[in-house]
This record gives sequence, C-alpha cells and structure tokens, in this order.
Amino acid sequence: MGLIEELKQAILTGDLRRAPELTERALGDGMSPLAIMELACTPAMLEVGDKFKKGEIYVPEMLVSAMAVKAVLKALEPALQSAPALFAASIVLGTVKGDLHDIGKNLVGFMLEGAGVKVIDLEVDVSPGTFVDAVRTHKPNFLGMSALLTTTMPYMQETILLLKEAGLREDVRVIVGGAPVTEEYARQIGADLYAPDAARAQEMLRALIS
Ligand code: B1M
Repeated sequence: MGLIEELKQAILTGDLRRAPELTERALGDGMSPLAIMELACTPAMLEVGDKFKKGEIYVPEMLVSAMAVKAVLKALEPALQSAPALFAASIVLGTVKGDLHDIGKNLVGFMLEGAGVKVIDLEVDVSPGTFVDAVRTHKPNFLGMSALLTTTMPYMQETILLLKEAGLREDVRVIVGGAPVTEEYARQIGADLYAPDAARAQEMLRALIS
C-alpha cells in the first residue's frame, strides 16, 4: 500500500498515532501540505460522509476520523506556516452559529496564515452578533464564514444583514465557503467572494491584496 493510501486508511480508522506519523513521512518525501490534504484527507472525509449517509457508520466513527484529520493538520502546520509571507492583511474567521464542523475552516486559516494573513479565529458556533462585534473590534480586511450544514448556512446571510445594520458592510470583504455553499448561494446572500477550497481562498485573497 502506498503512503497516501496508508494515510487515508489511518484517517478512516481514526488512528491518531499513525495519521501524524504518516503525514510527517509524506512531508519528508517532499510532498506538499496541499497535496497531502487533497489526496488523503479530503477523499477520506468524503468517504466518511458517504458511509455516514448510508448508515454504515455513526457520529463516534465520524468524530474519530475528524480527530485524525486534525492530527494531520497539526503535523502540517509548521510546513504551512513556513511559506513566505507575501502581504499583510487580516481576516476574522469562524464557523457559523449552530455548526461545529471546523476542519475546513482550520485548513483555510492555516493556508491564509502561511501566506502572511493575520487570522483572528473565532472558532465554531459563532453567532452573527459575535462576527459583527469582531469586525468592529479588529477592523479586518476580510470576514470569512464557513458552514457545513444546510441548516446553518442561512446564518451567513443574517451576519451580512447585521453588518449592514451596523454600518460596517463597506469596511470588510466577505468570503464564504463550506461543502453545501455554492457560488450562486454566495451571490444571493450578498457575499463578495466564494471559495470552493482552502487553496482557492488563499489565491483569491492574495490576488485582491496584491
Ligand atoms: Co457532520 N455532517 N454532522 N460531523 N460531517 C456532514 C457535513 C454531512 C454532509 C455528512 C453526511 O450526511 N453525508 C452532514 C450534513 C448534511 C446537510 O447539512 N445536508 C452532517 C451531519 C448531518 C452532521 C450532524 C447533524 C450529525 C448528527 O449529529 N446526527 C452533526 C452536526 C453537529 C453540528 O455541527 N451542530 C455532525 C457532526 C459531525 C462531527 C462532530 C462528528 C464531525 C465534525 C468534527 C469537526 O469538524 N471538528 C463531522 C464530520 C467530520 C463530517 C464530514 C464527514 C466531514 C467534514 C469535513 O471535515 N470535511 C461531513 C461529510 C462531508 O463533508 N462530505 C459531515 C473535510 C474538510 C477538509 O472539508 O469542511 O468541506 P470541508 O472544507 C473544505 C471546503 O468546503 C472549503 O475548504 C475546505 C477544503 O479545502 N471551505 C471553505 C470550508 N470552509 C471554508 C470557508 C471559506 C472558504 C472555503 O472561506 C471563509
């Protein structure tokens, strides 16, 4: 079995010891953090989601796989942050209210930090009011919202409306993402940017700032 396939299996089985170990080996072999995410983590988590949908696994199994991906991200962190800082900007980032999924959001945060963006991470279950307060306090260039549930996506729009009410909408560019979010949805709710993945998010912000 190849290294990437082994890593995928470690994630699928929630092996918290093997997952970071294999990640470090892959990095040592010259593989980029993004390739590791795209070839091992994302397919593994898609498979986990599929099995969950079919009733083949339950929340505890989904959770250990998520913990294994977090261990991979932790092992990738030094490599992601050693990328040259290309510009200075800041983003307030979080997963919306009612939503506890944070792997994608963390990945976006790491990728942006690696590109020299200061990330103010509000973590998960962030209410529209908390996002708006953070924009008022930190005056970031960007506000980034992540949602993984169709039931929590509407909080992105609520946050944008609240930003308008607070007179802060023109001060910040809003970027949204997460598995159920689409470009069209982003446009409908009045977001400025939509990124399908962390690499695109990094690319878009870099292009805008430079
Ligand atoms: Co949940 N879950 N989950 N889950 N979970 C999904 C999302 C689901 C699709 C699974 C399924 O049914 N197939 C489904 C949602 C269905 C729907 O809404 N239509 C689901 C469900 C139902 C639930 C619960 C309700 C289950 C229950 O309790 N009965 C529950 C809800 C809890 C809550 O949030 N309130 C729940 C719980 C959990 C766990 C806690 C067990 C765990 C999360 C642990 C954690 O994150 N710390 C979990 C997991 C792991 C998943 C799946 C399997 C994987 C998500 C993931 O981490 N993907 C997921 C299935 C799936 O997505 N296929 C599923 C890997 C990650 C790298 O990708 O987050 O998409 P992603 O991020 C991508 C892009 O989307 C993008 O960049 C990243 C890649 O580069 N991106 C952005 C993300 N945010 C961005 C922001 C940006 C830009 C790009 O700009 C700011």
